[in-house]
Amino acid sequence: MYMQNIYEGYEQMAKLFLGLDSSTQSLSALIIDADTHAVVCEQQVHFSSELAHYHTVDGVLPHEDVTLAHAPPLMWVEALDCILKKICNSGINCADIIAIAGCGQQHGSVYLNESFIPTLDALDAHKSLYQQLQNIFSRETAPIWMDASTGLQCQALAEAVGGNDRLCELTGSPAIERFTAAQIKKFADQEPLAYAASAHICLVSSFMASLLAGKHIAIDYTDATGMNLLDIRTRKWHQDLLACCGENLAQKLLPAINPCMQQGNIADYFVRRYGFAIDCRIIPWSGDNPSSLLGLGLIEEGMTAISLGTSDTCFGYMQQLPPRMSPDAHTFIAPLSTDPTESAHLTQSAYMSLLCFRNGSLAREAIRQQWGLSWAQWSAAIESTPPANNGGIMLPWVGNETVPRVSQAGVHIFDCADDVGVQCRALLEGQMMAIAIHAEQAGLHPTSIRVSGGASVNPTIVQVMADVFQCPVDLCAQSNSAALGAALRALQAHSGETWQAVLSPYTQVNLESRIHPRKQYATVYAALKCAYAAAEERVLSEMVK
Ligand code: XUL
Repeated sequence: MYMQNIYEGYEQMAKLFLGLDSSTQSLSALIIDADTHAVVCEQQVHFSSELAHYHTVDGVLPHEDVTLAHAPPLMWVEALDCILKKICNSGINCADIIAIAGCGQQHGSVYLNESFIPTLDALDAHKSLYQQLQNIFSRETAPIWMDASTGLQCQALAEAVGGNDRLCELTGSPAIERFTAAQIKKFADQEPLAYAASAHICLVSSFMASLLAGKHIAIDYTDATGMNLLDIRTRKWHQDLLACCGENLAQKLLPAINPCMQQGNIADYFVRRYGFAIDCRIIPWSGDNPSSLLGLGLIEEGMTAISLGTSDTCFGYMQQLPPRMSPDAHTFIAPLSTDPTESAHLTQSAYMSLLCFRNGSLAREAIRQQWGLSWAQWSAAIESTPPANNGGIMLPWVGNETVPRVSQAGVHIFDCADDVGVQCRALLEGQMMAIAIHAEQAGLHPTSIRVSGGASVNPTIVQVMADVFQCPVDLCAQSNSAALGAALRALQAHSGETWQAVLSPYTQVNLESRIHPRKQYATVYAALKCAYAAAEERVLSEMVK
């Protein structure tokens, strides 16, 4: 793979920008051409099939304790080797890549010993990265966002700042098991020697950026807000939270950085091995959800995305922090600064809110099966009943729910006949009501929605969404929005243009397939929303008793 003709005085033939997305199941790459606005290359390395020797199931190490979810960080290193090889083999000339940015699955943490930097300094371009980076880890596995084993640590973090409400107000989220502070604390408490030997602690995002830059790149503001550690207003690590997690944590983390602050040139290793230009710029990596915000073009108040998957996720852009941080949502700093200086970012702030509803497709699937329907019959049953279901309500907690937090699963039904159409509609409308109510409490007021995920192909679901939210819904063509967002961040950091100018050629929606809200249902749905919120409150307060 070693490149003989190293870049020197090479005239770039095309202006390319590379975005990488290190997600749970795969590493993806997407390259855009800034002259033609085309996506010129898309590559993927799927962890469990292509890197099967790490023995993961969809990127996660199986464990008998189902609350534990870890992944081998060396697998992500080898994935970087593989994807760069695939990019070269696809015919892309790496010397044409002007800048690289990326994003990673949020919250996951990587623990590195003091050999990390000397090893990066001494990389041999004749050998792959993973061969040379075997011994840099002070912890062989990295806890990832699916881990839920840190309940005790969450309590301690909340107590350290005077309670969960205060923690939420300070950091943008209440104490969450998968967030990095609780994960670091658990490691420091249970394996103090290995923690002490961790000279550097990275997130997935900052670890991958560090490999490309050949030095320790700090965590960017967007991903730092997924840790329960950063004061979201001052953008500094919170001292009491640092102290609660473990000794000398600030030194291990470095101060968080502005996501648009360029981090210098790509490491010499990649120039020699793959033929990158010596001045190819490295941009900090961000969290995958903040990156998707850009990849979907959500840069104005009211622009919202809903992904209908196993879980349903809703996120959107916010110009300002909400008056009160919602405990059901995660408020992250958005990667929307255009000025790399620290102080400018404080004034140019923008945020995003993310809500994750556990009862997504699994709940829709459960009711469909309960009535023994095909998807077409399920849709027809719903279409046979009137919007807002004559006031019938279903709280759709087929399994435990995260928004609102419900640990006793159960479907609660009010004023619904025992009729297939009424019940199926009640579940679907219940899900949309819950998203609308809790998104609003988190500070999101959707004026347009981009919908993605498996269930978005169902027109009945999307029409109910448009009617409940009373705003247009567009189907998302871009399945790789996180990697696209990263490529666009690389382009913006290089061009210095406004986000509007950078994003618009790449994130247009097809207006012909837009689903419009039916205005005649605005009033019934507004009334149903109030009734749903009251029912939810009533049932939750009953559970507390
Ligand atoms: C967000 C979260 C997930 C991961 C997946 O809080 O945990 O969306 O970022 O990659």
